Amino acid sequence: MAKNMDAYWMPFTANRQFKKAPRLLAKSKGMHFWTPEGREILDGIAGLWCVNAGHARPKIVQAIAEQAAELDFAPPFQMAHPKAFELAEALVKITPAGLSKVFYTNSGSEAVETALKMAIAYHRVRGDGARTRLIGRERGYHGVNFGGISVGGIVANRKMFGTLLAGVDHIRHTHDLARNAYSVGQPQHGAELADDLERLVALHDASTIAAVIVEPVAGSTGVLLPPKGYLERLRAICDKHGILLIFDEVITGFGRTGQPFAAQTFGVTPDLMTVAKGLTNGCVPMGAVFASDKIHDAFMSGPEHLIEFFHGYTYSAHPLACAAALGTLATYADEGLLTRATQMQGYFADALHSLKGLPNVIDIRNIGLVGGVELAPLPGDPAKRAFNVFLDCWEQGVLVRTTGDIVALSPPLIIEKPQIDRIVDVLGAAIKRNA
Ligand code: PXG
Repeated sequence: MAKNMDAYWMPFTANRQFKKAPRLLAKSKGMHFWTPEGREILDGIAGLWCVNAGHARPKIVQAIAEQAAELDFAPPFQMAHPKAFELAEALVKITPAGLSKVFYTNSGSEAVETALKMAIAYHRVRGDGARTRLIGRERGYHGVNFGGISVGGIVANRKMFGTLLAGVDHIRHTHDLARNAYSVGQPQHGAELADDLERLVALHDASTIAAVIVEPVAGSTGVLLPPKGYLERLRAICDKHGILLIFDEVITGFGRTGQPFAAQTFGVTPDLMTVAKGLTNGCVPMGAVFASDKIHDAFMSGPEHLIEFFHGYTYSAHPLACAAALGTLATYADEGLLTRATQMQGYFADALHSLKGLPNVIDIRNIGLVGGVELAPLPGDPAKRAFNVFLDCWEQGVLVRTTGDIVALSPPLIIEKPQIDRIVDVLGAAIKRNA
């Protein structure tokens, strides 16, 4: 281990606190990490919502190793390599019907920027260039680039960075403890919150609005589920006004909610869908945007020798990422992982909801293999109680994630019942100790 930790400026981390008491990971396999000292850590969050098939899966490891030796890089502009096409074809077999075109990026943040640009450009290539406004949602997380933080709704991620994008507005979030606390699966109340989009249409006029972007289940702000009927209503309002609907499925994609994508779990199909994380099982950075034929085809109208969409990255369709994604899809298919959360969610829900009644627990929510436990904040010290719970779990050998005073769980989809029990036991004990 490096003796001096000064040079690495860590992302989304309390750097000074961390460097006083570092939490290091040196090895991983299956459901576990190991620290450099050899302490075993049960992974309750799939790395960072991404290692959906578990760690160090042989088909993925082998695919990456072979690809690095065979073709390490291929320029993605005006050139390509076979696996980029093979992967796109495999991906559109599992996406919701109608989302049949894939644009590659290298992260969820880049996928979001790509989708927002695609939406604005789509209207323009159709001669509807006044539609430039982007609508996000309070408590939304869409990565950290300027478009994403502009449509995003997390104040800490926005307030330091000036005026952000112009022409952005937000609909209300759907989190409602008063009416929906301890819902198992989708909450009953709040479909009408989708009508907030009508308020913004009345304010700005639909003719200025390009797209609405939401996470089907908001992950980063604490596992906020869509109320029953909410997404359907949002879809209907978008259709009524010619507004594109973008689902950000960076967390919900690849089996997290019980179907390959949350769009399928909830039966609502967006016009554009962003993914990352589980696309490569977290092994090589990669994101993607899925677009409908309607959107893709609108770009394919000018002279054939001209570039249709002035956008892309040096590492779009990187061979190592494509190989990792193909190995990942093969692993998901071999083990039925993209629907395994459907089988496990009953057990997971029962285990998680057994924490009801523990000190300071004010809500528990779940869908598929994702769960959130909301704690009452320490008076005058928001986020501290949950962070203490996180540290306690780490000491007990279980990795959980916190956001504000919410503990989030999103284990690898290979998890077995005894491991669910262990995560919930350790979490419950930590909640009691930090009462
Ligand atoms: N959209 C959504 C919905 C996300 O959850 C991103 C975009 C950005 O992806 P990249 O690959 O650029 O990080 C995300 C990322 C957490 C946590 O624990 C969540 C994310 C990232 C880091 C931590 O809440 N989601």
